Amino acid sequence: MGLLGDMNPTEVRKDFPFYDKFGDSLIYMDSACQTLRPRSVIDVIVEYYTDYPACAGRSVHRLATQVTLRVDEARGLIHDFFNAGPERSLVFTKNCTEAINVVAKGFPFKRGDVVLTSDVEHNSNNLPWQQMVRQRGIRRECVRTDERGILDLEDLKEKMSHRVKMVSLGHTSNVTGVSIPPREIIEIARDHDALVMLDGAQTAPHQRVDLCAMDVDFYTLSLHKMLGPSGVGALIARDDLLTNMEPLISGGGTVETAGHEEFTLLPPPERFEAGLLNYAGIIGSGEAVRYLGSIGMDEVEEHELLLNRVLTSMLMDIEGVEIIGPLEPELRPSLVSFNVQGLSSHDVAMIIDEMGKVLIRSGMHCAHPFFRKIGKNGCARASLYIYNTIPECRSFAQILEKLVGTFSR
Ligand code: ALA
Repeated sequence: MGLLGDMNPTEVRKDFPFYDKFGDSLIYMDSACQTLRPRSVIDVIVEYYTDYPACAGRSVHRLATQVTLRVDEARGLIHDFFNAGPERSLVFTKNCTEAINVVAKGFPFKRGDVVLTSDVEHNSNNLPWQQMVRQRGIRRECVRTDERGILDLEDLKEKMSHRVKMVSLGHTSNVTGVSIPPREIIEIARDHDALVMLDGAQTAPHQRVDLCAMDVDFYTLSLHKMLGPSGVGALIARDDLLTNMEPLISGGGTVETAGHEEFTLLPPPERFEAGLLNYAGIIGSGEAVRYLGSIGMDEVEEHELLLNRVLTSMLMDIEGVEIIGPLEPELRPSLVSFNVQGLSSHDVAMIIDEMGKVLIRSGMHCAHPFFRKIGKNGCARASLYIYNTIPECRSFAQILEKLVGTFSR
């Protein structure tokens, strides 16, 4: 069994109330959707509701002051966790999708500006751009990926021009698990004065992300995919860019002053955080990155790869199972997507739950264009995290083998 820093996964599981309740009876492998939460995250959420259930940045009484301090602390913890540096602000959103929409709809694009994405994007980095094509007359082009989902850098270079205003790419695909090389892409974009946004929803939970070293303009992520509470995301972006953007939602908490005819927005991040926020979620998110930091992201990455090597080699031995994306687990350490001959992915997910209480995701994974391109109707996906173990991977593969033997045609 692999070690997570000083911690053994068996020890890690003791921190997760999920395992107190279900023990080894459920195998949770849907962490790319949402992870389980450690007790310390749940505790600070309960603490918020019991000890200081007030709002931040408005009332000045003692409880509200406590919320303001805890929200600031959480913002600082997450900002530092990604080494965002003094030139970037962190805006809380409700998820990564909202963070991408804040940029797509708030950035001052002009008619004819080109935005480059790829053909393997999640719909959250697809639909907002299609809306901007309709509403603002921008142009959107897609960089090719190969059948394994690997981005064609030559195609990116060919598609770059002075009209490209922004390159917006998923840092890691939620279907294939493949990551793009951010530094190379940012250099190509910089050569053409284009900005870069990376959707880090499937990267930030799994590897060290250093935004200063990467020198990226906009980075988006979801905290519920990295041990945080449901419904918290973040946009981390350069202040000089944020300052020239319109907020997606306007209202209370975003202005310095407002009359009936005019208003003056506060600097980022406040100008993008209208209304009362999910304070319990934000404070819980701070605790989530503190917990991950205590384990270490290199250890997280190493652990997932160790598990995925076992899982992949066993899946490759099952006749009738086809892996979607690269065969090498090194290229997709956090997950394995697959299909079973003769069964729909939803059948696979339901049967594997019935037969072995293994919880995985199935379907189109909000990446319809990719499946259209490869001519498939979705896939099943097992995704891994710090609490998964090698025995679980073996059980999963054995149950899948039984499923294939019984139901595959
Ligand atoms: N995008 C999330 C997933 O891949 C919901 O499961």
